[in-house]
Amino acid sequence: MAQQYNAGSIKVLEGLDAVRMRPGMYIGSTGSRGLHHLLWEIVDNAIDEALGGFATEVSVTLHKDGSASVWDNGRGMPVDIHPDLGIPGVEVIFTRLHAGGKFGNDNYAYSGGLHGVGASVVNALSSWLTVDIFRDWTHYAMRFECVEDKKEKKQIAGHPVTKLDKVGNTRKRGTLIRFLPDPTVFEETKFQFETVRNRIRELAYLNKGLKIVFEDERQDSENRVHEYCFGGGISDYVRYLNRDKTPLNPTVIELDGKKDDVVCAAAIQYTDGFSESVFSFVNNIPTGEGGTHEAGFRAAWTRVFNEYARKIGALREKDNNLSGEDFREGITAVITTMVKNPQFEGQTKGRLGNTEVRPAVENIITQQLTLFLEDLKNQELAQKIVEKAVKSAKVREATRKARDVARAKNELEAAPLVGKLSACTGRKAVENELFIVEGDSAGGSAKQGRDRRFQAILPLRGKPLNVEKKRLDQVLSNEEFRSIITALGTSIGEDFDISSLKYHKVIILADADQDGAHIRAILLTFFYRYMRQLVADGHVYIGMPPLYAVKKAGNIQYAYDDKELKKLTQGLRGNYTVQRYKGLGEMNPEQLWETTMDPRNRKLMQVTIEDAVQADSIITVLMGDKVEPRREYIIEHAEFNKEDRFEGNREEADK
Ligand code: TSJ
Repeated sequence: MAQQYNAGSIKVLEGLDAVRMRPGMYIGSTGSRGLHHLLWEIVDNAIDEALGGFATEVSVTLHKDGSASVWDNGRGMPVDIHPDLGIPGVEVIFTRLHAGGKFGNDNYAYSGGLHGVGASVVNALSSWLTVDIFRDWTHYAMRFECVEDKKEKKQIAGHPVTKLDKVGNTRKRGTLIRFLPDPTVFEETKFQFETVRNRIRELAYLNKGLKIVFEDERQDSENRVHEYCFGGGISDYVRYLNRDKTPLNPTVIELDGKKDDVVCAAAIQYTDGFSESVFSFVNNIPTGEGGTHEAGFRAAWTRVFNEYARKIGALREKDNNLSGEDFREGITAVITTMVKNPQFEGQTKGRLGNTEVRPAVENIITQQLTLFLEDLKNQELAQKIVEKAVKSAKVREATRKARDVARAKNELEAAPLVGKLSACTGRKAVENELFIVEGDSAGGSAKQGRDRRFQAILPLRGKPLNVEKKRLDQVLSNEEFRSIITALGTSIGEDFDISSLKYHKVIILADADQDGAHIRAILLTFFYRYMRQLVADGHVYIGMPPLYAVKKAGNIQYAYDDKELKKLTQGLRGNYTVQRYKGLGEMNPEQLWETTMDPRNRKLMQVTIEDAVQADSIITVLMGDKVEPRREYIIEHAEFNKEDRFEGNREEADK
């Protein structure tokens, strides 16, 4: 029978108060991201059990009541009594912050480390949480709730409201956790289908052969269950990433090995395109900003291929080595590394810092790639890669010359090139903002409406060049892109230098329609490919003009989405009119300033590397050779996920 714990046990729980007091410290935010963080925390534990070789299957279910559950068929969490605390192991895990010892990292060789905040944090931020353990032929169950302490008049989070009960006998093995995020903690409590599915699919690719079943009980029956299991692991992932591109060769190169404590696997396939897509992970966590593991991979790749190029005579003794970029033109690669005590650095914690990892990965890849290139059956592919790199080097050289000419020309006639730019008067880059505005007419309004002390305007005429399938020299010769590059002052590609950035906020202002979405995607792809650090460091924003103006007796109020409109009009009595803005051009300079540019009222969404990756993929589909995926793609993906990332939430990042 369920039994209420006595007051004496409450003391054990005090640690969870700290989490309630400052949730952001533990899960980053209390918006949509933080909410999903809870789920990933629990999922990571189940995946760890599979990584340890104890479980073969994991499931994640989103329930109609807003709760989520995660299950694995592993050993079942420990149920024995903790020697010092005198309570069951599970209870320690869910009620003690950073519960060490039995549940410390020594149980698993490799563990997230970034998430690693522990199941107790999830418990602390949930209205309730249940644990079902199937172990030793016994089904155990325990329940925690956020309860009211009447005497102290405060909430006690994560309080055990049952003992670890023996429910009955079972032949199953495993652990099942279900929890309801506390709506008094989170501004957003709805798990996003796409977000959850994408990450689960990614985890299935990263953990070869692991079966993960994702069930969203809120969806219609045909869309409810998604099962992922990839026998080819990251090689399947690369094939998936290249699904709309044309591979140079059907082979996906697979390299893997272990050196010291570092385990590394890489899958690589070349396409006929020119861009470089390297996706890396450390302990299953994406490292969008790269790091020492990527550096090791690149160093090995360049060195081994240069040696090979010499061996087959594509490079002569007198020739210089080809550059790393040349060997990565058109590459799609997924690199996953398992590291003990990973250190994540950078503004978004997306870069691996451990110095010991670089030589280890370099060693593994060098050895494995050398073996691959010695194999007779791989000669044809290897030759194609070298030929592609040689071609790339030639173009690069031609580009360099063209660029030198362009630079010299630029210095002479810098004015005409940035002629369209309406610069600001202030000289502090940190405070300055560049608005890249769709269309000359909106550009004109922005120019008149802005605060010229810190806001500069660059209008774009029509659509900028498609970045897909364009070499650097073609991108450079496009006037729209050149004026952006010149205005920002950073140069691009290898020459990119963030310290020369003239505007610390770069704000894309386009209409809220299909064309606007297209222009946003092209610009993000451009930034992602040629100025990645600009995105990674959080300098790129999307301006969000209002969708509606509500007028009443000469008074105007604005709504940025349907939800806001409803809220606004509900509060109004008497006659009012609603105007739906179709484009920026419909606003006069004062309105544009007031709604979209004035830092006191406007909404800006900060662009993340993930957005840019998504934009890149949209552009690939839009501009690629393959026609059929296009239509659906535009319809499904042309809108960005807007939650959780408004300017105010991230101002810290600027300082
Ligand atoms: F922690 C948790 F609640 F987040 C969680 C843990 C959530 C889920 C869905 C699964 C798990 C979990 C933990 N699955 N499997 C385990 N395994 C252990 O905790 C375990 C089992 C046996 C032994 C042993 O030494 O016998 C050791 C451990 C760490």
